[in-house]
Amino acid sequence: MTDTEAKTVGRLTVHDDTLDVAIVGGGLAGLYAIHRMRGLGLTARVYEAGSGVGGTWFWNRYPGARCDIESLEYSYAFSEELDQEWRWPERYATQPQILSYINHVAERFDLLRDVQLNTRIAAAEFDRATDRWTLRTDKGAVVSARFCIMATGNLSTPRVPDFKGLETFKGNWCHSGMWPAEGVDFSGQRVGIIGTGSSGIQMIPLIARQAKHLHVFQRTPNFSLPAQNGPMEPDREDPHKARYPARRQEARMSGFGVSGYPSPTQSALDAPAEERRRRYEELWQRGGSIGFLTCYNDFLVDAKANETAAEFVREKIRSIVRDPTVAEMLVPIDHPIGTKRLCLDTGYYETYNRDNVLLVDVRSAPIQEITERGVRTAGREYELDAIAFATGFDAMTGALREIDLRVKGEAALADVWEAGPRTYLGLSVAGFPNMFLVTGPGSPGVKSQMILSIEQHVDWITDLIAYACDRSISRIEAEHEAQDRWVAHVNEVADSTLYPVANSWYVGANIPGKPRVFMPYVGGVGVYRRKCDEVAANGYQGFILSGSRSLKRAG
Ligand code: N01
Repeated sequence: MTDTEAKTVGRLTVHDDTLDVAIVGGGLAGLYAIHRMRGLGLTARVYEAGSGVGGTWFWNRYPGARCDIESLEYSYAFSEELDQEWRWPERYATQPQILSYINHVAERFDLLRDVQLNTRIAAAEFDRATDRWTLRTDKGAVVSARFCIMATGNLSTPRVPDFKGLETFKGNWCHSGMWPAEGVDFSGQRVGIIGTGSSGIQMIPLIARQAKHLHVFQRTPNFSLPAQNGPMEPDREDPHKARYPARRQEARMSGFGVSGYPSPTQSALDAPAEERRRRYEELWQRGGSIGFLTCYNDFLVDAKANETAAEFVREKIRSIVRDPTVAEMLVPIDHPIGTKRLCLDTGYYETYNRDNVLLVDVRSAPIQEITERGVRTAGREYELDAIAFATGFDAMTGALREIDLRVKGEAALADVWEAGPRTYLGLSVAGFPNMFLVTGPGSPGVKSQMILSIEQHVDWITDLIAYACDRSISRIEAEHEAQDRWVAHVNEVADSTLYPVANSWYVGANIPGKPRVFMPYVGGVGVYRRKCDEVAANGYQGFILSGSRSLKRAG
């Protein structure tokens, strides 16, 4: 039972909660965490800043928002019944379809009664005298919990660049990651979109069709592959569902957390040029990004091998875009293909053949300011009625650094991570006891099918909390040495690949001043899972388990 006491702060009635587990964030991770904590017989509550659950899929409501992993893979795997009953209407689900799925899961498993919406956690402090966290909400409420699960997401801190003059702009503006719930009607408008990452590439074709005129402000061209989306056909769905448990298991032990893509054994450089071309063409026609990423074993580790695929995609861009000057502007040349998140699109490059679309290179002539009339670059002023920022996020660390997270009397996490995040397994931070991260930096989270990683992390955390409860352990803390070894391993694996070469959000390159550290673990989800299981099997090697203020599990 949650011990809840109401009090009045100013004109607001707030509640002080005493819980076993406080969960920060009501997206896919936070919801699954409630389900598992309840299963242990513990009291748990999610604190969610939004007015609804869904996290990423609640906020990213821009036109064209859609998952780039196939729907049959991008879903929870914990319930075979749910897997079998849920019908995905398209090969790649749209944002509204995914949000409706998340709400269905929340209702079906009765999760909402333990979700407190419209509540942002502003601070959290651990007291070594009591082995408890005290969390403070933006409404002034106080929550006491033995454990804290940070399900705060990796792409949940939208970032509008610090453009001079934005406040003077007379038109409307919005960011992909905090899109107005009621939508935006661009009909008859002169629209500017800044940013050509996954979000920009998804919204550009749709907004181009609605707007009177669209200016795309591109700093860096990105590789994008066709999704080849379409309605979910029975010949895709039926065989998949017939083997769902086996496919889920295959995904768990794979590289990217998606089934159907066995680890490649051949080098791109060993394949004859004609055969390689045929392979890339087949993958292009099939649609999706994982096929490319797993087609040859040196795709992401050897620059020459990578270049064979990069050049194939560049030729495709040149063949689609009619104006050769525009085509060359769209051709990515500054990073190996796949080292930034590979985008998936529907009609992206074709959009530049429209008369009402103009591509503006803001690398050679950077945006100097936003004026009351539009965007001014080094060369000219573009008059606009609306601006859509698809400029990304303070990824992976932004949401955690925004919370004043600390052990009483010690440095805040934001300061501890000043030179970049350091974690043990991406699940725990040395010096921050009883706090767990879901898909944190140092884990394969963002380089995987996120829901699969979320389930693996939450399951692992659940087992650890159960282990502690059963042994009257009240404090779980990663050892600094174990963390150092893990960080070194994460770096060593990253440095053996081409990933760190790219100026991606994986290295924080999109945030001026952010330390350049490659944050995800790219050893693959199967390898990582084995490592986590080994740590557990060895009595949670690398963790100091102490204290004796036991938690009683009900049931
Ligand atoms: O953000 P991004 P995103 N002036 O950081 C540009 C996931 N996601 O929201 O490359 C001008 O990738 C910036 O330029 P540059 C997915 O994991 C998934 O698109 O830094 N331009 C870049 O073009 C994805 O990777 C899905 O030179 C500026 C863009 O803004 C991640 O979210 C859909 C600028 C930002 O691209 C983030 O994607 C959407 C400036 N000052 C998102 N500052 C799917 O599942 C930044 N830019 C399909």
